[in-house]
Amino acid sequence: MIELGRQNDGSTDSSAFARDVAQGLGQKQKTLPSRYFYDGTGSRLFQKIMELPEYYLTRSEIEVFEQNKYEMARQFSGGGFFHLIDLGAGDALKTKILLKELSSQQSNFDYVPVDISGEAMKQLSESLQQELPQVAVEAVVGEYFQALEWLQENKSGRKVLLFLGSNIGNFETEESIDFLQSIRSYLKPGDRLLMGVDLRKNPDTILKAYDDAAGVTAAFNLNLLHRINRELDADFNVDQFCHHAIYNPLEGVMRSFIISKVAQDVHIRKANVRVHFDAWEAIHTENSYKYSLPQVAELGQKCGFAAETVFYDSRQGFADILFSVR
Ligand code: AVJ
Repeated sequence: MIELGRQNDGSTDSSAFARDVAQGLGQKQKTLPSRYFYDGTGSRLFQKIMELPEYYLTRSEIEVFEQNKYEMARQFSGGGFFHLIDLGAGDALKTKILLKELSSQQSNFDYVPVDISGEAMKQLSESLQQELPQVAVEAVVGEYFQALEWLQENKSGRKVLLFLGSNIGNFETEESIDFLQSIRSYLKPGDRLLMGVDLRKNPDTILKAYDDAAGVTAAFNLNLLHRINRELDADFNVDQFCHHAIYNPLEGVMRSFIISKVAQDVHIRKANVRVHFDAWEAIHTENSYKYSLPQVAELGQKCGFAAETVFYDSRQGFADILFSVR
């Protein structure tokens, strides 16, 4: 396993976390970056989210893979050896469907899962060793851009990049363009990108997926405050905050917030800041954009990709789009 962005002494880069937290909570409209959800506890909570009856995204994408694995594997393999790179792999539940199919088609590839959670990558490496020992695996722990740079240096063959699970939805529109353009700059003609997006649908369905009855999503969101307490020696009283999620059908975006139920002050020692919250003041913690298919095709087009094949689930609520490099 390769761990990027570590200090020489082996500790994680908590100064970047401290800086981002201080910066986000120092703004007039407070924000915290959603990539910090995924510490050990956050990754476990996200696993539970994926099993919730309301969170349809994962099940829909699994269906896309189950129904189209033969065709996907066939399209990837034409062209000889390739690196299968999985950005934000997590537990790789969907990718494993593809790995099994690629193996049975005797495809020549290696698998490079990339994730911000070291714990998730350790578990994934172990489970792949058990379930698919014939597949060559090298897991990378780090943020997307660090990982892309590492890949540039270390994985120079043909690439098939996976960006699944509607992870693109976390980006604001301009950020997603920046992100896809920089991905494009690491790819060459013949390389591919398979991107999973959650499609626009009944707002009630979307809303419930981010505000589940059992409160798992609330716990996932609020874990960010627990994480700041743990890692940055802060004194958030988490009971004095609550989860709130709304869907904007004009923009097609789910936004999640942490809301302070009372006026209060919090001291974040390792970030060297004191933060005041008014009663009912919000911290914006996440965007989850929902796309229409023409939007996705246009986004790809703008960033140097051409949509080749669109794979759907049976309800056409989720799509995985296979792009080639233009
Ligand atoms: C992992 C970013 C795709 O936005 O649906 C789930 C994260 N947040 N419930 C999403 C998430 C709240 C998820 N992504």
